[in-house]
Amino acid sequence: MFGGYQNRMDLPTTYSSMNAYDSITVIKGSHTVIYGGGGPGGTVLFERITPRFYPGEQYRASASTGYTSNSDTWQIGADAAIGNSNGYRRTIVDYIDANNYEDGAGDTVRSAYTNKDGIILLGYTSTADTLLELFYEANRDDDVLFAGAGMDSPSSDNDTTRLKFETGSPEGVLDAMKPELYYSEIDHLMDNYSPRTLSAPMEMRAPSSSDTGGGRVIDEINASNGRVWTVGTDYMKNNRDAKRYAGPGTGGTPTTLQSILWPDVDLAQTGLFAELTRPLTDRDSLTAGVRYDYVDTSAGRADEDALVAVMPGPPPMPVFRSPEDLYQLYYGTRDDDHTENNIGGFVTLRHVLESNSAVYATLSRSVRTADATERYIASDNGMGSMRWIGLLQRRQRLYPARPRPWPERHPAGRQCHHLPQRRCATLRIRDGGRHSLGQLLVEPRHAGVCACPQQRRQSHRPRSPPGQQPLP
Ligand SMILES: [Cu+2]
Repeated sequence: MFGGYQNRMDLPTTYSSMNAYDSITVIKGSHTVIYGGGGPGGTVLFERITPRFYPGEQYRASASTGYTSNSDTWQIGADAAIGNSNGYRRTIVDYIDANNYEDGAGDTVRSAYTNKDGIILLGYTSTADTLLELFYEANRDDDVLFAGAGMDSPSSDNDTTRLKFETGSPEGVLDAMKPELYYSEIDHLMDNYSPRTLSAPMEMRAPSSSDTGGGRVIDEINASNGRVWTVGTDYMKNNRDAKRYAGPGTGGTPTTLQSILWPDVDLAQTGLFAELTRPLTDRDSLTAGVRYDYVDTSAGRADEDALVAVMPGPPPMPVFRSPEDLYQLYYGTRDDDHTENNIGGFVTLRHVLESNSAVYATLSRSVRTADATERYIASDNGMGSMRWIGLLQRRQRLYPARPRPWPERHPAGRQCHHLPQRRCATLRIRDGGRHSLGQLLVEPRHAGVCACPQQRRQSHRPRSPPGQQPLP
């Protein structure tokens, strides 16, 4: 699932309550290729695990409530399941009503929201090892206030459906297959006049959507000599669309299309992966994985004009502008269909020491593909310094571990298209309780700095496109 707003205030975790998960797992660093490409910092898994009903057991239920005085926040939730050894029906509901909180100086910080979350899980456990599970979640956020932002969110809705099947007996190749399908819809609305009193000269309203569908099949095979292979494939397609409307500050709903923020952006990713764990000696073992991703992106409405004139006046004015006009202005191209072939992987060697400790070393390479905002955002404005235009082309790689101002620009007013891939080695020492005792991280010295010779040359020739403020 991907959030529904280009400013990234609605992370995927926004669309579920804490009580909706039974388990949260953190995989530090690049130590698996099963859950997608990228993620050099690590992978966080949010999972719902419904234990099987044992014979004679009929229901389980729990309830929780809480109150936070500073923000006057009430939370109430319940989790109930009925079932038998053949299956279960589980329902989780949660309600949170939060108000603004007061900071240490006694000032009120805009942070209020209301959240309703409902989940239904239907499980069919035909044998002791198999599970067929249908999952549906509806999440509703209302009147979410943002400190420091120019808009708030009157509503933000998510609906997710998932179907998965698994067996717990990896005897044969087919027995151990775990297929999974999902579809998620997000509708997110931002405006500057309904949860707050209008203070800007114009009313602004920005509805956006983010729909993600996909699936994957994983197969875990126990081979001879203690080797375990995990192989699989996954597919994901995300579509995002966002518009911003403007209107006079005299009430009513703004209806003039001011910007096409995400112009019907499609991002499809097909992955193939394989991971191997094998013992080498009594004390040494090896884990390795490789992953290939084919990425295909396009922007279906990039040639559509917004309806607020950049230059008003009699013919040949007024001039209207599309996202492609903005890409042309800032990056010199109208080309917005891209494909990528990305390869990542890792090798980990683990050595068990005396005294219940182990040492391990990992060498990894991960590639994260750029998202809809980085590729296609087209937030137009009469003032050049207020614009936010993104267009990553062709085989760019992004190094996400080091934050930098966005959009990244060079003195020539061009975005860096060729950031280095992350190649790093980690060495960790852990005790038997899996606590990390130490870590050595080896990185290339210039990681995070533009490595493209062409861009470096261009950066010495300052050139601002018309309408854009001088760049730092
Ligand atoms: Cu938002």
